[in-house]
Amino acid sequence: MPIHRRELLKSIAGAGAWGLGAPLLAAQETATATRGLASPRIEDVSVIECQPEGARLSVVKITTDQDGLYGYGCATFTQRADLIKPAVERYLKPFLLGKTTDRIEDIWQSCYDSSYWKNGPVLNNAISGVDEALWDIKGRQAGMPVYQLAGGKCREAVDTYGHAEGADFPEVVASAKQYMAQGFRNVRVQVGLPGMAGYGSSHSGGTDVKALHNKPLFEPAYDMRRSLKLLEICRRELGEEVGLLHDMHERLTPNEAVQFCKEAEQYDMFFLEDPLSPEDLGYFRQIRENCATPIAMGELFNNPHEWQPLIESRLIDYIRVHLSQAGGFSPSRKIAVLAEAYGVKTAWHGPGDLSPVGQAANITLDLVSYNFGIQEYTPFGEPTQAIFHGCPQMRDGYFWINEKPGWGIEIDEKEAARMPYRQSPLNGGWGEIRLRDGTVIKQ
Ligand code: GCO
Ligand code: MG
Repeated sequence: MPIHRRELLKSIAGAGAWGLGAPLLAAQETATATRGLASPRIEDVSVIECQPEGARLSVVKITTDQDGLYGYGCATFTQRADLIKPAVERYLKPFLLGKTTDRIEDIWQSCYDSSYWKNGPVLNNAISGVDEALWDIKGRQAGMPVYQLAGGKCREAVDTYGHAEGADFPEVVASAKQYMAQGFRNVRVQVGLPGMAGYGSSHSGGTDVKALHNKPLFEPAYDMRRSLKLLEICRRELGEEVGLLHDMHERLTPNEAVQFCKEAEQYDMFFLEDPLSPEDLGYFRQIRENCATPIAMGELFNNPHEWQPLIESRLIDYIRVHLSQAGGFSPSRKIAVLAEAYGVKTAWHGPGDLSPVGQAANITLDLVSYNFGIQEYTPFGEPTQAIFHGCPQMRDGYFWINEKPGWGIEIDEKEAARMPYRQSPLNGGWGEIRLRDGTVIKQ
């Protein structure tokens, strides 16, 4: 006589009462128990907020019902940092309490769907915090770093680039040479614009350029000419071996961006980054049709409809998503696999507004992805290391992952509480930048 499925599950679980979803959970528990791994349940989900240096960092902590088993995930969105905690604690936490930590993909998909409207930066960061915390937990359970769970290393360590910058050309060259002396094989070069708010150089600014307003000022055509001059000088002064990168930060008009990429071809770049804004993706084809300068794009992407067409049409060379903005380690791993099939390499965003947990997730993907390209490097200062123990180590321009289980990072929550978000007029949000005539521009 056939056994009824419900009866079967009941006997597997040995449970008398049936709550909603209980049969499946019970069967799953038994399955993991037979593999010798107990199935932990989520007991708490919280957000650790801190500002050890310039950026407000948000990290999700998931604790389980198993003694000492917990995990951390990066959910940093510094310009809207206050919104992460409620997104996690008021919406995802009640949804997750009591669920098993075993099913990372299932949890990702159900969290993603639970807001109905999706793919925005706040909600994606909230999900990323949960997703990466679950990977951390799984690694800790297995006693392995996450890169082992994702298949193991394709390379020993991760090649990076440092940020060289200065007020004028000689300063940038000197800054690049300092990186090269430390062993870096690749440098990003950015020069200040006198009197203007350029991107990437702390030396930009000043007030001596006349404008019809008193806000920070920027003129794209000037930036374009000065940055091209910088590339010419850097290639000449720094030699033929160094990889040169430059972040255009979507500051130019689409036509200027095409011109810039075309002119830069002669300087043999490692890549040019963000020549266009996500609103102007349609112009990437024009860049491709005009030159072979390698293009990196994607730190502003939140939505699969932004990266999929660029990768599938082979319009970029490096996909440069910010992992937590795309929803964390799980979806970004799929982006890496998609990109590999189209010959596109990875260059995950690694700026200052990323927690060491987020950088560990980047480096993990760098290690396991055959199509790894390069990793952006921003140093972790002492205050950050006082909170985050076990940060990835930099040696000779290579990032080395911590070999401890999970992401290998422990957070000193007392230290974090000593460095809370600081008050500021815009609460971490960005101000505006305007053309001479007062038109606001993307920054
Ligand atoms: C980079 C980025 C950053 C961003 C920053 C925004 O390539 O490193 O462009 O510097 O501007 O992450 O918060
Ligand atoms: Mg950038």
